[in-house]
Formats: sequence, structure tokens, C-alpha cells
Amino acid sequence: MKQMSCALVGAPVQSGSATPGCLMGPDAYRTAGLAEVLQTLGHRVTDRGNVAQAEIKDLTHDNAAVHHLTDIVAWADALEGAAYEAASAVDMPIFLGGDHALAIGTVPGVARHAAEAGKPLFVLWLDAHPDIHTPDTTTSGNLHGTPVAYFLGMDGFDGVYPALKTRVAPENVCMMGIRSVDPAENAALTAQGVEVHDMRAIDEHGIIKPLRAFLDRVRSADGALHVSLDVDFLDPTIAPAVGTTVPGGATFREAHLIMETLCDSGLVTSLDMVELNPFLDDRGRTAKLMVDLCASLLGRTVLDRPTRSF
Ligand code: 6HN
Ligand code: MN
Ligand code: MN
Ligand code: MN
Repeated sequence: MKQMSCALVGAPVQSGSATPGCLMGPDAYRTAGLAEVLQTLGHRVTDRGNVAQAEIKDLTHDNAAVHHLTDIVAWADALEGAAYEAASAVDMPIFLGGDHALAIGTVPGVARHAAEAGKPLFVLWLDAHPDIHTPDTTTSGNLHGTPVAYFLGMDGFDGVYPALKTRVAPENVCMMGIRSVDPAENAALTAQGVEVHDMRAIDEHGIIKPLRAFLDRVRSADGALHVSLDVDFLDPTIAPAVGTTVPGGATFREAHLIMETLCDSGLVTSLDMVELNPFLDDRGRTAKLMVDLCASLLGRTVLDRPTRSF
């Protein structure tokens, strides 16, 4: 693959989740050698350090379950700007989470950059969960369950999260790996018409056909493509370091094949690596697996020559 400029952007958000520990995620990726691995693949890598939260403003919400709203809003504000700036400066910003609430900032930020370049943003959401709650519908109150509803511009965020500058069209979102959906999320997925490949569909048909079809759509629209990779997309037996494990996730090879196929497409323009909780890890194996998946996305191959598809 061509040499790219990559920026590592740390987003140590953890108050969107119920389990503390995601704060340590960015440093776990650094410790696992992410920058060095990408440099070995020939890319230019700069580590921009961690984003600092914006000013915390007092906010409350009618839904008493919602917690850490002020904290998440302060992150969203700072991350939207940091993501916009990083996407404008380099070929491939890589956001090191931090829990999935960080996508409240990163996705709108890269969408704003794409829109300025005249490109629609597409999002590949790799997760056990669709994260399409609004602050009104969440029952856990964990705001990492809300980023998709926000960046689609759904109702329920006015005066709660920052005004959305660039929304993502629901038909430009593709979800894979989904296997835990709350009732209100099911309703939202149907109402929005989001393309979802749940684990049952992946068991039946594999990941390649739907992924290639989605990539064809991105290519024909001349779109930018953001990948949001949640650790719990992976099966907990290979990736234990996440607070929201769900059995029956993607296998090691399914995950790598997605990354390899994305790499071949040359379409990916930004990446979130979210929900890593190093406090729950087993001698760094989940952090290392996530780094290896990122390496596959950025050009690591088994053979020097292209793998042949028969
Ligand atoms: N994630 N739907 C559950 C909730 O609490 O709203 C789980 C959310 C998981 C969040 O995957 O980033
Ligand atoms: Mn760019
Ligand atoms: Mn998630
Ligand atoms: Mn998840």
C-alpha cells in the first residue's frame, strides 16, 4: 500500500462507560508499540498525545439514569475539533480510546473535514452493540451507548450535546458484529434504515460479501470512510479487555480479513480503536491484538505479493 501520514490521537474518555479503566487505553496502545508497527510498514507516524477536555459546563437531563453528561459533552466538544484538525492534516488519523462516547466527537469531526473536501462520510461500525440510544432512551445511562444516534442527527440531543455541524446519512452507515440490541435501539435501527449485519447473518454468509458490497458503495459515491472498531466486536475469548463483553463475537480471522479487505480497498480515511480497558486485560493480549488489526488495516500482509482471490 502507499505510504501514508498517520496521526495517533489519544482520547482517554472513560465516563461514558460503567467500568473504569478505558482512561489507560491510549497508553496501552503506545506500550504495545502501535507507532513503531506502523513505521515498520513504511508510514509516517506522529503521536499527537492526548486531547484535553473542553471546559466543563453544568448540564442535567430529565432521564435520571444518565450520568457524566457534563464530562462527555466536554469531551465531545474537544474531540470534534481535534478530529477535524487531524483529518485535515494527515491521511489517516487514528483515535485511541477511550470508550465509545469518543465517537460523539471523532465522527462529526472527520465528517466535517470530508464534507469540506466534497465527500460524503461513510461509517463502518464494528461492534457487539449498535450504540444508537438517545439520552432519552438509554436505560443504563452509559453514554457510550449514544454516539450513532447523535451523528445521524436523531432527535433527543438538542441542548444536550453540542450542535451537530455535519451529520452522517443513515444509508452511509454499515454495522457488523452486532449481537446485543436494546428494544429502543431496535426501533431506531428500523426507523433510520441502518444496514446491520448481525452475528447470525455473519455466521450464515460470512463477512466478505457484505463488506465488499458496502465498499463498492463507498467507492461509487467517492466517499471518505471512517472505521469505528469496538474491542467487544471481537469474541471475548480472544479479546477479554472490555467492560461490555458479549459471547459469540468475531473470530481472529474474521477480524483480520475485514482489516485486510479494507486495506486492499484503499478507501479508509480514519479509525477509532475504542473500549480497550487495560485493567481487564490478560498480559496485554487484547491491546496487542488491536495493534495487529490496525497493522492489517495499514498494509501488513503474509506474502509480499498480493494474495490471490479465487
Ligand atoms: N458500547 N446497549 C447497552 C447500553 O448500556 O446502552 C450497551 C452499550 C455498549 C456501548 O458498545 O460502546
Ligand atoms: Mn484528509
Ligand atoms: Mn460500542
Ligand atoms: Mn460494544
